Amino acid sequence: MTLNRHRRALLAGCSGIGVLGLAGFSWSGLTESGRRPELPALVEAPIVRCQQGLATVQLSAAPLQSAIAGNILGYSGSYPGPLLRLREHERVRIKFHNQTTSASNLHFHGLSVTPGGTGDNPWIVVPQGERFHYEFDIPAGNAGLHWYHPHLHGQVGVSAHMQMRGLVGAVLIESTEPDALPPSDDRVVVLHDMAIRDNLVRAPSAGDWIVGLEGARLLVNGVERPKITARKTWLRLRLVNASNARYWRLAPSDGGPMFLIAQDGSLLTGPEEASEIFLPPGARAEVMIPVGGRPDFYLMYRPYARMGVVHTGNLPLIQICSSVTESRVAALPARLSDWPPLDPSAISRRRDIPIALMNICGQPYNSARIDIQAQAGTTEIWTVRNVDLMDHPMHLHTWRFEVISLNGVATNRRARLDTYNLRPGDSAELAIRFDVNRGKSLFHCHIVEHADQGMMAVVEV
Ligand SMILES: [Cu+2]
Repeated sequence: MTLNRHRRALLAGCSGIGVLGLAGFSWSGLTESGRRPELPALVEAPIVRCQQGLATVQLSAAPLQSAIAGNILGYSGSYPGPLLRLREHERVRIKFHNQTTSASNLHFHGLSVTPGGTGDNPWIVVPQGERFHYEFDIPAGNAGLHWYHPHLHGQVGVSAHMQMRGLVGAVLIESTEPDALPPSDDRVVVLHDMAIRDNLVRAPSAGDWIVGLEGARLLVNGVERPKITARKTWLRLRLVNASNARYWRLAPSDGGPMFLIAQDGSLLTGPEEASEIFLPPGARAEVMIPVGGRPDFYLMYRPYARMGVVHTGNLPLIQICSSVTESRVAALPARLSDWPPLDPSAISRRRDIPIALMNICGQPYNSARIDIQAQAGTTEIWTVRNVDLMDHPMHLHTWRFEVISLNGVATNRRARLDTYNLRPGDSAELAIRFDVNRGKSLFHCHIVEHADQGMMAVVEV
């Protein structure tokens, strides 16, 4: 890099900083020569690919040596855990070995697979030192970005602490039919934060049990402020929010374009130009960013105020550079996916679901109680009302929903989601088709400290 290019890059960064009003951030990364030190390259988790027919994956949860803190956990020797790259219509066998010092298990967040038996069954408990083989089919309709983490009930704090210590990883399900998107430099990015004290990821304090624990260390695939050097004119970022409680708002520092193409585990019906990506805990988003010939810029982290608390100011999160000088990019297709619109005559039931701290419909979690019993093959509308004073990002296992209205106003937007944030006072209508998968599953808040304390409801189809 020439010094001029450094200056231009820095100016680009500075102009972005000005635009965004960088409260609380000071750039101290310059050396005496005025040069910016090289940022670490974005590290990608090891990829586990499936073979034809049956994918067998060894996944061990165990302590990991790391410079981040003295009590980091990893999956199969990696934090974040390996990217599980699987395909629709295949069967997967995950040989899980719990080598941590407490009970653990796995939840495959976003996968629409059987919730019972050896499937995405969060009632499975794998004691310390023991093994469990998860095995399930991945039906059509699962292509997209998902993730995995522990989902242990009845032992308050165990899941929350294990997740923050590093037990997070991404799952990418490939479609048997290629999507219509132009070639891109394609990266899977796990966003995660850690609260560290005395070189240890700390457990939640009394206040954290209410607000949710956010950590000051913002980690992008386990690294702080990495750099991506894109080798195509388009950069495709597949982003997972694997934080316990942190909300991530991301925006390019140069104010330049990016296009949202997928939310949670599904492509949108068409690309949407976006100035910002909003990721509540548990959510995913995919964006296409034209980078060919574009001066270096940052994907900035922007704070999100919850209960009036802002834990982190604006920060440069990922530096994005391009090795391609060609700035003309292939157009994005107007249509990305299609699925039948909601048929009002198919709605068999409406439910009112008030949510508040540590309870859903007025009751804390009880594994012996079925809170919502739905019929297979039906469509329901749930009016989820946040009657609390804080945000709650609600997550439905096993099935997906579309948000058809928010606070009485039709959304007129089609997206299949599994995680949706409700601000205090929000009332959202969720349309859910129980067209696949039968069994017992969960609807819960994805601030992990809230779920751990019982902000979960049992759904059975
Ligand atoms: Cu919550």
